[in-house]
Amino acid sequence: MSASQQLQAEQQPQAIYLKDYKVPDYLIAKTELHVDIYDGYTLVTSNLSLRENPAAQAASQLKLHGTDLELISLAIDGKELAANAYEFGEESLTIKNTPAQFLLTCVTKIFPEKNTSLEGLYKSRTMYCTQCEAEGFRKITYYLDRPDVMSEFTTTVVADKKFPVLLSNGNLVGQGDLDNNRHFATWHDPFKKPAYLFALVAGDLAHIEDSFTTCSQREVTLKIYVEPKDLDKCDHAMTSLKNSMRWDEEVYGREYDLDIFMIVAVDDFNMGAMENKGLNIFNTSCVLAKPETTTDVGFQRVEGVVAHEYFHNWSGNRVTCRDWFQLSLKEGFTVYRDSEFSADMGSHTVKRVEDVSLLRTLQFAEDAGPMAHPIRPESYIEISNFYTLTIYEKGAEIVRMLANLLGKENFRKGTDLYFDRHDGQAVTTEDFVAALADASGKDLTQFKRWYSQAGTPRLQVTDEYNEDTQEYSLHIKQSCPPTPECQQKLPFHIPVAMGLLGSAGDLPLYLKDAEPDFETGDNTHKVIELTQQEQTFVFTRVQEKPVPSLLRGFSAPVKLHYDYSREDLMLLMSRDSDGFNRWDASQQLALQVINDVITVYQRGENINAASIDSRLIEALRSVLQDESLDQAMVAYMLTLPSEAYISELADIVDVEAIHYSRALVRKTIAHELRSEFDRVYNGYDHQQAYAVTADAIAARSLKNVALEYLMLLDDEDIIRSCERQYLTANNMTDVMAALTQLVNAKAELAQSLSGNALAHFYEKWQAESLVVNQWLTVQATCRLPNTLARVKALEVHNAYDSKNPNKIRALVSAFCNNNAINFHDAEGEGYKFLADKIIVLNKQNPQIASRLLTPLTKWKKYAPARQLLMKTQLERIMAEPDLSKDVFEVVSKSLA
Ligand code: B3K
Ligand code: ZN
Repeated sequence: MSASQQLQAEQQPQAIYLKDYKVPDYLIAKTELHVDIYDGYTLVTSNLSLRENPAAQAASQLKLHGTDLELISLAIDGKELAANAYEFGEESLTIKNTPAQFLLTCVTKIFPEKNTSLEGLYKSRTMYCTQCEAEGFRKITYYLDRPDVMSEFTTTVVADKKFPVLLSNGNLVGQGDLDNNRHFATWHDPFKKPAYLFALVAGDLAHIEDSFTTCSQREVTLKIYVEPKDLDKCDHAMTSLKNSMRWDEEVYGREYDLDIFMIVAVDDFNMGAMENKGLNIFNTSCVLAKPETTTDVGFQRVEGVVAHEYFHNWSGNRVTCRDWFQLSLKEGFTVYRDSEFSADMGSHTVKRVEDVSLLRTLQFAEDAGPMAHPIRPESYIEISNFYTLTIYEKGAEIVRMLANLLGKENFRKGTDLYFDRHDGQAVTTEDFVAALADASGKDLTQFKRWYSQAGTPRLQVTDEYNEDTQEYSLHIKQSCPPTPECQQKLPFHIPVAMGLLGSAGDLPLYLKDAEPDFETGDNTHKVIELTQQEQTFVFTRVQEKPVPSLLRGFSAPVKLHYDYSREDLMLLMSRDSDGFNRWDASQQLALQVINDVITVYQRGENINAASIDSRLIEALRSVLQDESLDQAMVAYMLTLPSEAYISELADIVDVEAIHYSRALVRKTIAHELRSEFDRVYNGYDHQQAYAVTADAIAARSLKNVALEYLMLLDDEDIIRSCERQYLTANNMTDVMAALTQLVNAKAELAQSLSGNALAHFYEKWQAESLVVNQWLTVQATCRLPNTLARVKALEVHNAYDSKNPNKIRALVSAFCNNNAINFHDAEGEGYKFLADKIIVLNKQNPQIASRLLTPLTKWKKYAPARQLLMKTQLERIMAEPDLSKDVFEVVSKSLA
């Protein structure tokens, strides 16, 4: 290495390792904050009661975290410190010769109006708000900004009266007027918490109010604060909140603990929402909902996110993380909790299909890419990069497996023990698993490998049937591909839920050398536990050669390979007693058929309807005729595997082959099942009042899937019906479904109508930011040519705001992630466009910049020409001066 290279390497951001964890030198018993907000700047005075941590070695100096702070003054026990008593480091302040116990008073000046990172204290439209997780508190004042330092906070917020609402965590303990048209509010949070759960809001906000009586008969005030214009869109969030509170009492025995629970909606927010103690801050997109402006998916998202943040009050706040390597302790568990809640509010099978679709496309892709990491990572450069699908969604799958392995009763005993044992503590995933093991007596030693080994395990299953002995054997071999930090994996403990299907349905299961299991009532369902690299399970008294139904309910986050014939899949689709596997069989069958077409396409031959196996059509026809099926499941079974899922499964992604083959299969289905789709579409009562019940959502989704297929037929009558739906629908789900079809239809008539509809839509909804976002997305995801030019034009439209994360997600991210055929433009224009955005955002908002990088990180999955184009853009970003840690980490790992 040359000297200059060495210097460069030293200046590069450094990784932080789990193995280096040390307990903090000091603890902060109490934190008193005084936050004085002025136009253009804010003064923060903190009083910290510090004492040496008895569990640490005597330190005699105190190193505090701090980023972008202007230090005004620093005093110990009221005595101002001389400048040589402390030292600034990079993002830190070290005070020398500190006593064992003292009061530190620190005044800092910060500039929320200039804070475009949306981390720390910042201004969103008319209000001031905070986002501190993971390490944003250090942008407010010098502090021990780590989750294992838990403190009792008292916060006084002071501002001009043009900000009438002043909020912070806990209970309101004082308020009053001050000189110069200013006022204050003081909040006290009796629960010790880490700084990442701190929050503050000041603004001119309206609110709705309700109350909840807890299981021990305490009254809790519930308030949702929004900008006055949004007051009509809070009811669904309030209902969801009350349902969540009840559910957590009933299912986990968890009661809410403060007198008040508040939600504030802000429009500029890097993610969905934040679980600050007693004062959740939400992205408007995850709180506001009403039928005229919000789709069914939007309603469900509000319900899910409200529940998720509320559930964090126990899984995250009362029991928190020791360090950020433990992030999945709270996130995986809480996603599992919110997913079960949503399932209980709607349908378990439908929710499972939705969760698994997300996991199998995006999380599996992450686990196979350069950013792959175990759910408890060993190292990171920037923790913000680890709020991933792996930590959240795979983390939830690991908890789900634990819940299923233990069974309902033992799992509840385990979570009770976990909450009891660790209330008020900052703990590790080891502690979580230990509580479950202790309460249930189950040995989870091998299971813990799921926490430390990355990558998606693969199960290769073969079988044989012996007619003479009536024995059926399943051989299962597990393996796991190497990931950046681990080449060799030890076998996982994998629960495989299964059944065997005979010609007349489920067969009884007699596993050799094991007691029959009558838990499911009829002994037709079993969970076999894999613990070795290779295992064989023999079933006796099997009277005919069965078709195995494996991994029912997606019992483990793995890729299962079994050589199903198309007849097998058709049997599973129509007969499996497991609804999830019926859906999965439909996807496997469709995949096989799409892959046939892809093969023809790649041979350079013409693809046409003749390349399509009619068995898929017949299977889907039966699905459409099956009255016993939930309509939501019919809709999902009719929906072909997404391009993203097909790409994830491919070794090399052939963008065009996937796109055109899938499109051809869709069009053929539309032609062949036209009368069935007509029947569904025309049989739907378009005049009915809107409801957000599971049944109503299901009926709408099936009807709109029918419309989607019918619109592939380029039929004038259908195009007119679609326009009618757009113009007359009484809810946004149906409006957007129709608009999406008009925008994507090739027919000249549809194109001209879509032009009118888009203009009309904007005219009507321009004042509703969240609706405008949907308008941006429908255009950004248009699969027709020239979409990039349209996206670029929209960037300079009034509808767009390049600083608002929701707008960036609606336009740029939607184009790059959900429009493969246009983003992967053969000349690389899409890649260049994305890199341009990332370079700007790197300075403005590093978290958003880093998140946007995802599609480029997948470059190794493409053919050489595209690889080169993608890599060139990554290198271009890498060469930028002043790369944020966020962007540096993702780009450097992608290029490594
Ligand atoms: N805990 C927050 C996520 C914070 C992300 C910080 N970059 C939201 C949630 O998972 O509930
Ligand atoms: Zn969370």
